[in-house]
Amino acid sequence: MQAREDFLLKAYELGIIKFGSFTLKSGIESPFYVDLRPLASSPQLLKTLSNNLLQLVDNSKLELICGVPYAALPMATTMSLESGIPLIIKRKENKGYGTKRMLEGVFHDGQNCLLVEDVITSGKSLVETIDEVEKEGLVVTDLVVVLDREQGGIQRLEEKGYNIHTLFTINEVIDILFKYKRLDEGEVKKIKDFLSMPPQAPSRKRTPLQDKEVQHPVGKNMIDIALRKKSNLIASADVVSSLELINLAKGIGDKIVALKLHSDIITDFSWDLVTELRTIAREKDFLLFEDRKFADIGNTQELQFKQGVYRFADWVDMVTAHPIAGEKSFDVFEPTGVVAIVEMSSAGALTDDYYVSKALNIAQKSADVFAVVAQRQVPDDLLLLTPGVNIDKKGDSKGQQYNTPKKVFSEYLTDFMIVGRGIYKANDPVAAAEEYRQQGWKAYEDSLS
Ligand code: 5IU
Repeated sequence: MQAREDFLLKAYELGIIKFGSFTLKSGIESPFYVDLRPLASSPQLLKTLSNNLLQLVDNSKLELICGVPYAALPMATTMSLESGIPLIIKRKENKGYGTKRMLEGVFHDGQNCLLVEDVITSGKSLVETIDEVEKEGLVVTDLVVVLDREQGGIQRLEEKGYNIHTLFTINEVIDILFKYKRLDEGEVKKIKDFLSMPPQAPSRKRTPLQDKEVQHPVGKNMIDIALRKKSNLIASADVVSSLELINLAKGIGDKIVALKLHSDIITDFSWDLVTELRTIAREKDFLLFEDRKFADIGNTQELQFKQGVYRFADWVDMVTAHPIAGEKSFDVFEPTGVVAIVEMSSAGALTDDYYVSKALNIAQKSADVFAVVAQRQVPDDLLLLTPGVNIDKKGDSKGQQYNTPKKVFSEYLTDFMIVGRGIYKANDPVAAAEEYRQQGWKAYEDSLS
């Protein structure tokens, strides 16, 4: 007991826990802040801590040790040195080149790996980490954690069948610091009140379509059409002949907000087709959306957009483009609306968190971009379009991954869903489009409350 208290007081002097008012990543105001990284500044404390963590588990079955970056990395390294159990390193992000591994080091399938974490709160991020480690073929049975913030994390992991061993709980830390007069009664009360009733993160609510602050005329038009038709459906018409395309457009035109095209897959593309599509779009009140996915420097994109066989600039309302070539590459599409692709739906897409945040940044800065394609919630000043939606299927054999309309509207707060094969491959595409329109609009309305 004395040794634990002694350790904690020394760690406290290093500054691993601070009291005051701190805004956490979740947006919650917390009266204390824990950061175990300074521990590495005292080799002696780090060693003591690592040995204490090792004593929490039965070492005999462990074959590898892995720390969750960054605070736990020095702890895991020390535990490896002290125990002789090999260390592996987990990346925070896939480095994007060379090997695709998330784990570095020597290991093989089926080895038991102990995970080391500094602090557990809700346990959500630890579950994700376990997932990533297990995907690499390793077995996770045990986890050691220095501090439990007592916000449900332990239960979450135990429910999933993991053995989780913690050194301290936050209440115990507070009690020890109070006992040794590092905290006064008022501070303890504030912290204990916070711990017994942790405030909910400010939940991000959906802004109804009519209240969206979208400036671009094409974006405004999309919203108006959606409200007129009670539809948030964009049909992806990935058919390869003019006849099929025209029939589809005529059949489902009054149920959709936009018809998404890949003009380069139409075998008999012609200007007659364009003229006819324009007429149907006007009659049935939908937009023409070319999913060209431009991904070149501005000058080349401009040529691809305005010249060549398709001359998109002359007839489409909106186009997709990758932000990969930077913000200025978007300038060439005006006045056509640009939908920036920030995240793709297919398995193994390189659009990881880092890419998505940089891409969103570029999309927000460009006046020509009014919407993005993504598989997650995005800032409110952009419309969110989500493909990979299917009521019956989970995916295809070529990497596509599907969600239900309910999931994209309630979880990602998507504004418009994009449906391809769910409609054009259906026995009755018109009935399927109506089914998707109804499900999509209901899911949107449900997500407003
Ligand atoms: N599409 C995706 N995922 C993406 C992007 C575009 O599926 O991340 I960016 C396109 C591809 C296809 C349509 O044209 O959306 C989806 O068709 P299916 O519903 O048939 O899978």
